[in-house]
Amino acid sequence: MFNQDNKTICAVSSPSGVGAIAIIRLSGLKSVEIAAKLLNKPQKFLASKPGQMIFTAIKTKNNIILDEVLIVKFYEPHSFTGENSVEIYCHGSDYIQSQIISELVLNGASVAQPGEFSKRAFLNGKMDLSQSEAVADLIASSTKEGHRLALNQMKGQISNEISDLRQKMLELVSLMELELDFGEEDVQFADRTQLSDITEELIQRTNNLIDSFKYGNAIKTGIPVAIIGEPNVGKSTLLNALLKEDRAIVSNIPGTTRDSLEELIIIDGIKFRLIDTAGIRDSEDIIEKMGVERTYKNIAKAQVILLMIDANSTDKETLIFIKNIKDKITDDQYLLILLNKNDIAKKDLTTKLKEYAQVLKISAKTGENLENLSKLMASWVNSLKSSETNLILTNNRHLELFKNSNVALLRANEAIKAGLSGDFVSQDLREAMYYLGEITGNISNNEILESIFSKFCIGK
Ligand SMILES: Nc1nc2c(ncn2[C@@H]2O[C@H](COP(=O)(O)OP(=O)(O)O)[C@@H](O)[C@H]2O)c(=O)[nH]1
Ligand SMILES: [Mg+2]
Repeated sequence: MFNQDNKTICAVSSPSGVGAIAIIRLSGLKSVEIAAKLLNKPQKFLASKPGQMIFTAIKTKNNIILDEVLIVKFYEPHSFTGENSVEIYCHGSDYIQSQIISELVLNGASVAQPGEFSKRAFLNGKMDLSQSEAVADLIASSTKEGHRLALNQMKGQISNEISDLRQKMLELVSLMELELDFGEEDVQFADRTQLSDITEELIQRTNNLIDSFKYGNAIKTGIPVAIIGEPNVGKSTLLNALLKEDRAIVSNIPGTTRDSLEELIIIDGIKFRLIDTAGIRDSEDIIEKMGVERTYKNIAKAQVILLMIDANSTDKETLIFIKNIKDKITDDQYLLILLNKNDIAKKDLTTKLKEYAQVLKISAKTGENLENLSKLMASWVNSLKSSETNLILTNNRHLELFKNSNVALLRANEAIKAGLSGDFVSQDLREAMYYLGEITGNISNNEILESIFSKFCIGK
């Protein structure tokens, strides 16, 4: 088994703070031996079957009982890390947890580094790098869809695709290199059109994954939604209504919201980051001016822009305002015009406004049509999903590596089409394979591993 320095590590794997129960984990050759030293019934534990829970007391070196616990052991390779492991379920007091850790250290264990359990699992071949990263994502996931994507990645969905892509690349490389071996004789084993077709298929598949990141990243980090408009149109009221709580101050005094305010809501298993902004207008007030500048920054950052208009506002000014905002919005962003205060509307601006964006009549105050608003936001996010593939990238590191791989594939294809010699083609293909290998960790160096696992927390 791989083990950098033969150390047996220990850490509290449950969250910090007091809970009913805390879990302490050990991993390494001497896990069972060290844990047994803390028990008042070591024989029962030593004789237990792997995976079998034992109820016993834990004592200090001076024979003072610390706690009654459940304890279970696993032998390599049948554990999360692939090494001998022990888990101790003690009561959740901070004191008990720290005392047990101290006792384990006194008996020869070392305190684990952040992510060290996962790193060992990776190094021992229990899972590849992208799966280890998915474990971290799974733990961090807070929505149904975020959970689904992390789980698929952990189960190896992305890893399988990568392994298939690399296999196909390897076949191409082998063909090219075989030809080179017969270089003098000028043979061609592979039909160039066919090679190009296969390369193009690989390019398409990496493209699909690159495209899927738009959706994957939105799901993982939450979709920023900026609620913008002139002062007093009802932006803060809408934020409160969507949150179902009085989060932002609402008043009929224009300029009440001076700073931007961000809150999370979950619609249909998707996380949205609602941003209430300062109303846009020319103001002499320095603080309000700064607030408006921040609003513009939030417009740039947002993926969904809810542009709110008072249903009773004058047509001409409203149109100028909307045109001004539209200039600041890109095609990647979703602009929705909300005609608010429909409960007291004396006219209907819908026809005039709908040439600029989709229009929805609502009342933030009475809740009218807010259900439809939520539906529209969720379906826009779902529309980001690629129809080409079920595989979804959520990790920035993976995205960059797929992009690099894609560029190398494009170069390989150009070389094939230009009839260049096989060594150029195979060099590009090897590069494309190399980048994919970095995703799963088939190709890795210590620096990459350190930077990935050090972001995990201790005990993970
Ligand atoms: N009648 C009616 N009044 C609303 C509605 N939404 C907001 N208001 C009122 O409009 C005023 C300004 O609301 P506020 O949310 O502070 O606007 P903001 O400046 O855009 O954040 C308050 O008096 C709200 O009660 C609505 O849908 N209908
Ligand atoms: Mg406000």
